[in-house]
Amino acid sequence: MIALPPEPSTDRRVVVNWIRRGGARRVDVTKFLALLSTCLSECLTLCFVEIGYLRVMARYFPSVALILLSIAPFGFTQDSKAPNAQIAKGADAKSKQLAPATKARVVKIAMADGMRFDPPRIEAKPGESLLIRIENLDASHQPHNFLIIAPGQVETVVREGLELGEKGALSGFIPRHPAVLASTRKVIDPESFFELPFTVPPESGIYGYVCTVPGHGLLMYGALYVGVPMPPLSKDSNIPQITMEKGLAGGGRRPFVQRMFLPNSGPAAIGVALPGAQNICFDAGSCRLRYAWRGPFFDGTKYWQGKGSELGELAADPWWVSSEFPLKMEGSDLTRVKFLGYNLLDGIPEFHYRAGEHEVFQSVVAAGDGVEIRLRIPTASGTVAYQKDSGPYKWVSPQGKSIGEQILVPAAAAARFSVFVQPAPGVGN
Ligand SMILES: [Cu+2]
Repeated sequence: MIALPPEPSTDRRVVVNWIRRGGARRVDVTKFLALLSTCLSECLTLCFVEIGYLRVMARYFPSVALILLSIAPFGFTQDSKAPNAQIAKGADAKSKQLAPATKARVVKIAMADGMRFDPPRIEAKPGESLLIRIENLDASHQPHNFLIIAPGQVETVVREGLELGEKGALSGFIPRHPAVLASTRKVIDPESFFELPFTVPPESGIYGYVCTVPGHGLLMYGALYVGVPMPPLSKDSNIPQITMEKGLAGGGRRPFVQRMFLPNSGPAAIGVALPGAQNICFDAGSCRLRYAWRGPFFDGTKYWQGKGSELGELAADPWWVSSEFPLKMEGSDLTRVKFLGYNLLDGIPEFHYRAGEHEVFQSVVAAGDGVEIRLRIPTASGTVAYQKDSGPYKWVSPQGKSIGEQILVPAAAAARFSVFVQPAPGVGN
């Protein structure tokens, strides 16, 4: 805590010099109001007792005006945030003095667990005034810093930060580099925040933000979109993949099941993120798999933001698309289907439905480049035919025989069998 200056009423020059040195900016507004009232009362007393009113005003007005001007830019605007400032132990009071006089848009960014910024990207207009409130909520209690970087320069700045070596600790691991447009100027301790005023440059582009604490920069960065449209989160290559996945349904967890409207499916679609980076869409309306895609899951942001009719956005195009209900059985009609629910087996859903007179249990697991479709038809009474989708796929069934466009599974083996589908060799990656 900075001490108050010497008794201000004894000599107005002390007060004025102290304010000029910036001392006034480091104490709270209550103390300032006390100081101000002392000065004003001194003025008034002199005014009536000592000399004539006009003479005193001529002599003291410049000092009073200077005091008022010193307080105006920070005191009254920041005072409303005083309770927060007390909660946050490490908030840098000095940052507040730089808050733009114009009304800045407040943007909140958290330093979150797993070395990431949340949100991983923000949008701003060219020339816009922002007040970026950066809060360290990392449950692993690590300090982080925050730098805003000119387009395309994040890696350079991260490298410069590493080259600071041991000296880096003195400057919060923040290198001096022309591409650093703004920074916290120090690390932000756990459970603390920092308010960074930032005027967005007039040039449109994708600016970066990054933490340059050694070892953090390769993972802990985000993108500031200025006058440039944001791509869907799941397809944004300007943010780390792990951070992007955190923003997707399931937050990167696998296995994970999510009911959602998905493209090219009926309204009863269920997305499943499988262990091993495969994802499937099961359509509970028609009781069949619709497609599979590799990599991150899907972005349900638009759906969750209240536009309930929006579709989830797949993070990648499907490598396999199924065109019809695939099961037929000798002597039975399986075309009428009814979804009965699903059970989770180690987190992976086993869908349960009725097809004609038979109950079918179906789950999918990742297998090599493709997936294994596991089927159980306990009451199978005739040869089961699984219709292969035409396309660049490779089909195999250990229990069945591939004949033409079908895999034939004898009734005795249909109580439990698997069909593997993979991209044909040379297709996909
Ligand atoms: Cu960090």
